[in-house]
Amino acid sequence: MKLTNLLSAAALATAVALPASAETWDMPTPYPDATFHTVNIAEFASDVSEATDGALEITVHSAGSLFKHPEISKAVRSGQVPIGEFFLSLLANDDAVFGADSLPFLATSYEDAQKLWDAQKDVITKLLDEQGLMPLYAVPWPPQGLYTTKEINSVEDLAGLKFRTYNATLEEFANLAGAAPTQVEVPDIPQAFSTGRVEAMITSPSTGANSQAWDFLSHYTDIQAWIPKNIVVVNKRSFQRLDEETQQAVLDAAAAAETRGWEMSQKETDEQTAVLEENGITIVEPSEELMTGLREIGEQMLANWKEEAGEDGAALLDAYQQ
Ligand code: PCA
Repeated sequence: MKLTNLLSAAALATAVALPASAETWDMPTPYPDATFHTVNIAEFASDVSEATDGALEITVHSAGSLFKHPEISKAVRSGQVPIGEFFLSLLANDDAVFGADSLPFLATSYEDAQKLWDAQKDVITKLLDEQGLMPLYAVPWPPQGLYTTKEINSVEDLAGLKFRTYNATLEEFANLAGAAPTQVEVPDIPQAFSTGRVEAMITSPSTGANSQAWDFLSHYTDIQAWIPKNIVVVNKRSFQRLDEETQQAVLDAAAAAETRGWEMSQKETDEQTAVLEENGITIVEPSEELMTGLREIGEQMLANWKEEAGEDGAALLDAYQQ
């Protein structure tokens, strides 16, 4: 028997003989507690705790309280924390391929969003692996709509608006629409609007309702432009240090969280749109002229993305369009 085998046999014997010592994982997440993604993560954490009899406890640090959103992926990569959640397409800064689910009008129904996720999984797993990360699960936001302080009938109506963005893709969109982009994290949305830093945004009914958009906006145009996802990842070494049973418990809880999260997201779409309406926001069906203009921007962005995303991007699109 090789020494390493002997050692792992010894480690196994100890693990079997002694009650597993409890481990706590700190988990930074970007969004507030009331966000359905965060609710889902709390349930994921409690599933892991239950399945492992408390051997692995996950402590959720929501709303960017432990690490700011742009730092979360790096914190997991470096092992500062073993697990974290972030907006998947933020990683487009590392590789454009990560941005596929934020491209306007590529996937606008949940069915297509599921197909897109299936097409993304392999390449995303490969790229994350190169960073020492492993994906656990991903959950989409409801379709993205347009929030403004006036009726918007064409892309020209967006010109010059101070536009809240959440990633590079949306920044590109705002620029192509002639608006003025400013990056603002979700917990800072109400303040950014009330102080006049921004005056329009594209996001889900969930984030609009959770941010009480009726305090500072009047119109929601239901353009259903894309269905972007959050992803939960683990540091590979942290994961490998868990015993096999605990690893399996994490994977099982993750699979359940993915299924539950997609269902929650679909339910949210109508429920939170209704909340917007009940609170006085005018829900607008987009005009043909607006949609035509937005689709042109989408085509331009897809062409740019294809160039940047190279072979991996082409393979992903192929898999999606099969
Ligand atoms: N809410 C998040 C990401 C997409 C969404 O619907 C945000 O606005 O930042």
